Amino acid sequence: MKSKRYSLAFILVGLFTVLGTLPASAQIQVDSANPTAAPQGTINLDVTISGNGFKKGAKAQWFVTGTTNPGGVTVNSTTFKGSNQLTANISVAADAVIAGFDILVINTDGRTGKGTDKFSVTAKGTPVGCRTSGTPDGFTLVTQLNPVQPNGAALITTLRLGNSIRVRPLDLNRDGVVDTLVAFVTSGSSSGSTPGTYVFFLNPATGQMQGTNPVTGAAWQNPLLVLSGVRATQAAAGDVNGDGISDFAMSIPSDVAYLFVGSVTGAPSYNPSYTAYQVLPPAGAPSSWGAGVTIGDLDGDGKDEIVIGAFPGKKDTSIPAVFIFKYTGSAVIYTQKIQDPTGSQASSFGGGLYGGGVAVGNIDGNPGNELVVGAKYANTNGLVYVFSYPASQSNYFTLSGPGPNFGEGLGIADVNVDGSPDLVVITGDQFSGSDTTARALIFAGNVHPGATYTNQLLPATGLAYSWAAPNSDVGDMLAVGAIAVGTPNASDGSSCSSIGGGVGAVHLFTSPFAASQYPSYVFEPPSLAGSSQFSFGYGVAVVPGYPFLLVGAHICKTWAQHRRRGRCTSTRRTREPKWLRWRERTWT
Ligand SMILES: [Ca+2]
Ligand SMILES: [Ca+2]
Ligand SMILES: [Ca+2]
Ligand SMILES: [Ca+2]
Repeated sequence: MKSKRYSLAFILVGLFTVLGTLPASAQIQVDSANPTAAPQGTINLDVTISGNGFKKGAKAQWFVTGTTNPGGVTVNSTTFKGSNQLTANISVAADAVIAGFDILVINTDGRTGKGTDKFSVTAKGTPVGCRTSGTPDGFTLVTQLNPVQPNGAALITTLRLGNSIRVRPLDLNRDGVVDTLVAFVTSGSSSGSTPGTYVFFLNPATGQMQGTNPVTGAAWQNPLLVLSGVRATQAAAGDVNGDGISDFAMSIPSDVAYLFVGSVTGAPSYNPSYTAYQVLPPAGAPSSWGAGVTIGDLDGDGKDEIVIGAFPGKKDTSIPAVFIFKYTGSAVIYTQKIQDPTGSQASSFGGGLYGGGVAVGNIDGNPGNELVVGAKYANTNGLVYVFSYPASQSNYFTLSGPGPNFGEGLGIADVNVDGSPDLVVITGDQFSGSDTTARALIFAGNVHPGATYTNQLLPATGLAYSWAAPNSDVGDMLAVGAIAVGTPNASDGSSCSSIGGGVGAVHLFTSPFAASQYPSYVFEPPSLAGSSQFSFGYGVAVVPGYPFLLVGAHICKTWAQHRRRGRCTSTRRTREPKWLRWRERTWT
């Protein structure tokens, strides 16, 4: 009995203490605001405040989160709608603080309630109700590589620059020191202006564009247009002639594939250039050419092969397959086909419409690289085929895993930094409403038949939509392994539904990885001002060995132009496709 009384008394004392510090605070609750954000310069916006305990005569106030600073938000009036709802009419000063805001509600009896961080003031030009979490702590935005010029036009006006990106270091004068980071960037819309394929040369220390050749200091072309007129949404990097200069490939499902072979002139100029070769389907190949693309050494001769996926089109009786090509020094020649071992005509073996389901690397620990191909099947989970070195049609084992699209995207890199390459498998229903199946699954090397995934990487809550459609990348950022997945059509909640194609996000996972975890970092656009479309994360790339993340975004038109003319289909008014790049700040 005694101890029970003591315990009860203690609770009562505790309760009084809390009430004494925050008088009457529990009486009013502020749950949410709608819209949740407004740009600088907004006048007379009605904001619905939902909560509990509101009374007639209640007044709302806005304060920069965690402060008593109104921050430039004026509440013109507060209208009582009921004990659960108020309408506040607010104006946001042109120079209001861009930040999260608390909403405080005060009843006439002096009782108050506060909703912490329930509203945001965004940059001028952002649609009302739309906000972005921007760049995560630990990273800073280095630069935008296709910036808006003083005349309001982008530097490069091809639509959708940054559809896919791969980056590799380059030692121009072969003295053992990396001089530049070569960023290969594809572009193009299904309609509109002429696409261009570019390489950008970036300073390995700062990530900034290099205005002059870093070896000679002479003027050079940067960015370099390496092909005009071809749209692509997939990219791969490798070295097809073993000269130490990275080469790139690109494709777009159901269309074309290209190889770009790099070379550098000798002393004294050290100028890089790229020669484009179209990779044509051999006779009898499935008609939807270019579903997947990768580059890797499949025969151990130090020169990478080019692998292209294809699936049959309408009235096409061929079987989905990957096709292996070699670069001879002057041409690209077809050498080998490996088709879906089940013979299914309907599988997406080698990459479906959103590509990416093919990779090359040594994941089984035995000498030589494996060819790894994902395949989605109707009414059953997908499979990942591992064709052991040297790749042949009959010598393979399969991996299985959860999700309807297991194998829709693949990557190979030593992401857990233990010295053995690991396989990363993208799975999930890319475009279903709930996206509860979206994952990136790590199969830690060495990968054996019957292996199960060792880590599952989950999308950030609410941002799973369009998971890895179409791009993800794996590699390392300095000393940590990294997996970056784009969700270009994702939006936080429904408040940004007016943004054509979604706001978009990039989910970055860095080692060490938990058995199951959410992203280490989530990137969203630095600003939502001035555009009707973002698709942030359509293209994404890590830079092996460097602390940079590159993100492609489809920025298009001004918001006013969007209202006048509809979505991003006009070529003339398109303003600023661009891509963005971050430098990790803390890992040095
Ligand atoms: Ca090369
Ligand atoms: Ca080879
Ligand atoms: Ca092997
Ligand atoms: Ca590993």
